[in-house]
Amino acid sequence: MQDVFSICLMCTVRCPIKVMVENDDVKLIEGNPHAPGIEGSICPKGAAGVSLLNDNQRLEKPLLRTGPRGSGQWREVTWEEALDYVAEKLQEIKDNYGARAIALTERAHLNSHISKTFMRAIGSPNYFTHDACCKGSLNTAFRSLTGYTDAGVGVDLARTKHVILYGRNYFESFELKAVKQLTKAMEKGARLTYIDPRITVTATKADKYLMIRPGTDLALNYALMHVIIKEGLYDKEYVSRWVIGFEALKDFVQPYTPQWAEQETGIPAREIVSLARAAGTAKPAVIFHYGYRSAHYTNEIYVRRSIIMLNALMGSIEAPGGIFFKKGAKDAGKLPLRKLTDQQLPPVNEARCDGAGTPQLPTPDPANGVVQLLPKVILEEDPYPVKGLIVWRHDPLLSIPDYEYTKRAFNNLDFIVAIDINFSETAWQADVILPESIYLERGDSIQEVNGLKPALFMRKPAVSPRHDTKPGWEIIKKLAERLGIGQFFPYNSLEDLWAYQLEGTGITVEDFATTGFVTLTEEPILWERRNGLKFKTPSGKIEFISSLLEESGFPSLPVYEPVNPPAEGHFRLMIGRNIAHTHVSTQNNPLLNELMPENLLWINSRAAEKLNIQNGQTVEVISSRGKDTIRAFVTDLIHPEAVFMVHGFGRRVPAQTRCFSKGASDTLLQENISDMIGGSPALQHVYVTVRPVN
Ligand SMILES: Nc1nc2c(c(=O)[nH]1)N[C@H]1C(S)=C(S)[C@@H](COP(=O)(O)OP(=O)(O)OC[C@H]3O[C@@H](n4cnc5c(=O)[nH]c(N)nc54)[C@H](O)[C@@H]3O)O[C@H]1N2
Ligand SMILES: Nc1nc2c(c(=O)[nH]1)N[C@H]1C(S)=C(S)[C@@H](COP(=O)(O)OP(=O)(O)OC[C@H]3O[C@@H](n4cnc5c(=O)[nH]c(N)nc54)[C@H](O)[C@@H]3O)O[C@H]1N2
Ligand code: SF4
Ligand SMILES: [Mo]
Repeated sequence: MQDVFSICLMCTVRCPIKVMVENDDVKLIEGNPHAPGIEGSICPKGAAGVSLLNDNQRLEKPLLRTGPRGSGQWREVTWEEALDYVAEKLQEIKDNYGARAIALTERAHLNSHISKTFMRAIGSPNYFTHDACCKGSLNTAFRSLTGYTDAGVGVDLARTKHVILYGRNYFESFELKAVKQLTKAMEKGARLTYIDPRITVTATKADKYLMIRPGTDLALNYALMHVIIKEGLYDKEYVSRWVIGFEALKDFVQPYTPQWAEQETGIPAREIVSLARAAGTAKPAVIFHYGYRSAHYTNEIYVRRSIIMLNALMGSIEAPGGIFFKKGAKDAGKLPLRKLTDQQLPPVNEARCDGAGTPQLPTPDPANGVVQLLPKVILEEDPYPVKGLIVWRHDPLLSIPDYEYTKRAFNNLDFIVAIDINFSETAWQADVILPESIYLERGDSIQEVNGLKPALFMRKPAVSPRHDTKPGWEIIKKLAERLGIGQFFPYNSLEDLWAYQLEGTGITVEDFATTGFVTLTEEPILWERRNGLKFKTPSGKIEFISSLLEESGFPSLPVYEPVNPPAEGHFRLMIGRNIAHTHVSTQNNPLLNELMPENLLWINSRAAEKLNIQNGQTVEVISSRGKDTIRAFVTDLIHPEAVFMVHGFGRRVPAQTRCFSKGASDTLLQENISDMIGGSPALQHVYVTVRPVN
């Protein structure tokens, strides 16, 4: 038996793993026992990697579509034929409409520097990640306050005294290391406050659970600020040194009393006062958690800003036990890894088709784009035609709200190529499917893990590919060669790619051999709080009054707009994750499908009684965009204004027989409406009706 230290990819958290291999076969996967904070642990999805490896329904060969889109008629072809065809179609689009007519969407990954380079080299500005649909508004909120993206910030759960989670359902929407840190901190006496319209597993672990009316977190936060300022619970020294706009905030939150917020949120005024005081006592080792997914409502950027501002008031930004800026190789006095994007690449002068970073859409992050705007751009050919789509480790058809609309848009494309490991919904509509080897069969670019203790981790192939598949970095290079831009991909093997990244760092591949990673510092790096903080805003401070927002014509402190209760018989559709599945990736995994074969519709007991819906009964859920069927979970654990389902079910690809047509699809029911300042879709903007099916 041989141990291979690598990185999990059953979800995007990328936990360090130990893969136990015998005769080129994976026997067991555990957490990497050497990795700090992991100590050998793994989650159910991580353990199910073996089941993915042996899944007989994953992609095995390059496929060319032979029937109409979505008909499921494919011809198996060689890699040569597939890649020649893809290159020919992309060249055709470039010749007819210009390079900007080609867009690439991906779930940001370790090889993103390669896909970005590919897009730059072909001359298209239209590189998109999933980011907008996950946390784009959080990204913009952080940039507007600190100049950093959310990716540059972390939470010091290990040393905290009090964590306040706004629907950050850590124990189910899982992050292994964070959960272990949080659990340990709680064992040492840290408090957990959990705020959600739904009693989740995380709620059951909390010292205090507050059931909030859906969509009213901003009201709660304005009231918390009101109490914190009125009672002088904030860190005065920190605020006067580092915050711009405190006086404006003080005046602004004056009318937002706890009594007012009680009416809006349903949380008793005394609970709001008591939370503000508890946080004030724990400061600066307190975390108002800014969340992970922040694509709920149209005012999302302001909800996220208000949470980050609460941390600033507590002086917890860059305090032990608070939130911190992630440190990288440079902060540890080392050279960072080289990226392909560091090369001299041809400039791209065209504007992005979604308008991100232009006067039309000034605030969302152009580095990621606003992917949910792509369907409209395609259908309306506005501002210009987009005709070709490259999709890599992403399923935009399921991850952009309003399935039928996106599908209609994709049907208008001349060409779609999907690089995936499964028959995703997008792959099913594609012209060509290029099967990638799974993470256990391939290596990827070395990962820079920034944080208090920056480190480098390596994904190594544990076994040889089971089928005729290739790693994505090789696929892109081979396409680039066919398009005459091969010179920007100066590697011929995984070892070359690693050597390119490591050049000049003094670190070698051998340094990863015994543990799978290399730490760049022994001691955690925190900046000195009196004068050493390095905010990247124009003022060099935390901008409660934000230059990014104000210069774009948006308010920094918008007046609260009350959330109307749903119309009679309607419910807000809330969504989220579950411990057994990753977004839209694992529903057909043999093991995980057995663990959770379908999603259920959580509906409040009293609401269900009115509608004559019994627990376990099949119901129809209807929105303005579509309808789907699902079984009801009748419960007191959810706010009566909302129903809830786990994302990723109600699948429509017959070749995925295990998950085909099981449960309901949130994507099918959602409207494609966005927070146009933050950049996220408002996934929970949609209201539905529910009726029993006989
Ligand atoms: N309606 C709706 N939309 C959402 C959400 C929601 O809850 N509801 N959630 C949002 C959030 S938070 C996020 S992060 C995004 C996630 O959106 P996506 O990134 O689209 O979802 P994933 O399930 O992470 O993976 C997408 C695809 O990657 C493929 N894949 C997995 N591993 C590999 C690999 O090694 N190589 C390749 N080439 N492909 C691979 C999977 O088969 C799948 O088709 O969706 C967002 N959009
Ligand atoms: N098992 C598993 N773990 C994952 C993932 C996965 O796919 N599977 N994905 C990873 C990714 S990419 C992400 S983005 C994170 C997401 O991590 P979270 O943000 O923790 O995840 P969600 O499951 O989307 O949880 C949203 C919660 O918000 C609650 N909620 C809904 N409306 C409101 C509201 O108005 N106010 C408040 N306060 N709460 C509300 C919902 O009831 C739900 O419990 O999870 C990560 N971890
Ligand atoms: S949380 Fe689980 S599935 Fe995600 S990377 Fe870690 S072990 Fe893998
Ligand atoms: Mo996400």
